[in-house]
Amino acid sequence: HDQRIDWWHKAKFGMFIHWGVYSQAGGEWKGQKVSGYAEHLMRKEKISRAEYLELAHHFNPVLFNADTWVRNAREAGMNYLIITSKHHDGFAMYDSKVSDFNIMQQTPFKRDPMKELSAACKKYGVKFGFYYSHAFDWEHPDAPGNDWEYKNPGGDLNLYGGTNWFDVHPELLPKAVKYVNEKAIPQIKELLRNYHPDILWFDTPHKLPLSENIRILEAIRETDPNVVVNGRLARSGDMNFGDYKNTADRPAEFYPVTGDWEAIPTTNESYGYSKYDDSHKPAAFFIQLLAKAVSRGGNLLMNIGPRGDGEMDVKDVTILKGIGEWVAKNKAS
Ligand code: JFZ
Repeated sequence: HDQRIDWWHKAKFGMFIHWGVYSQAGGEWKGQKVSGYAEHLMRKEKISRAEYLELAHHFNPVLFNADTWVRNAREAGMNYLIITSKHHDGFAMYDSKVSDFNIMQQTPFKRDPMKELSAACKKYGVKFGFYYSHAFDWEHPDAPGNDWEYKNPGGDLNLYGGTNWFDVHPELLPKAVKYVNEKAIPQIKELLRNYHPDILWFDTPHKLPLSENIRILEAIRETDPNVVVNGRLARSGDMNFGDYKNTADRPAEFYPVTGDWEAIPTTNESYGYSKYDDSHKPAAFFIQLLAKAVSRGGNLLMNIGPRGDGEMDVKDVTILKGIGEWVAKNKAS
């Protein structure tokens, strides 16, 4: 394997964080519970760009403290941290000059939490990186995904040919290419140049044709040949163009794979914070998953969903503390 993945091999255990404007809603819209992944709020409720911005205008996580978050990860025995710089909602949680759909310009918070987390990770010796939704973007008028406001392909599987929309309707492809050129690639370059992350974590590659994903990968390698790239940027059948493979999401689907791999269980059933989801598993569950992953040659990237006010959910903190106690007790001296 490539040298650039060496630190990732040694790291074994990391923190995955889904945090964005959707965390403010916390799995609720207009007084009603939103089922499933709370971070899919915009798509599930068919929220327009303008209405989603209203939610952003109320996103003010004044209790956010990067030092506390990273210390919580460190004390749980975690060696890397990956956070949503932009999820499918298209909202940049960092100071982006490429798109004004970002935390600096649209929220009263006016701080760059990605900058603060990057600094805190450096302080605690934790490797740092970004989740970036490259293929699925509900805000951009040309991107795959938004079929309620823009009538774009890649969202509802009963529309535009479903998963293979670009094969069934090749005439729709130039719009997606425009989005990749105008937003995805420039924002990824912005993240690489301004934050120097150790790892980039991509998702839902099937929303774009492989050719577009490869083009994105080339732009990444050109900008920073050392950044680690996960297995959901570009893949086709058994072919994986990233540095390692990811398993399916749910702990129930946790299975061993050959080669370098990473599992991404979340503490409850949602990645983003949901005030309705109390299905958190105990610390012992994740300790067992960690042991199982490591003994099978994989990594465990455990997800938590911090609240819209900037604090970690106390249910997540309890799990982290429990894992930390076990890690401290069993550390080789
Ligand atoms: C995706 C996202 O849609 C979700 O919001 C979250 O970020 C998660 C980590 O990734 O959801 C997926 C992606 C892949 C599978 C399931 C859910 N899968 O391969 O089973």
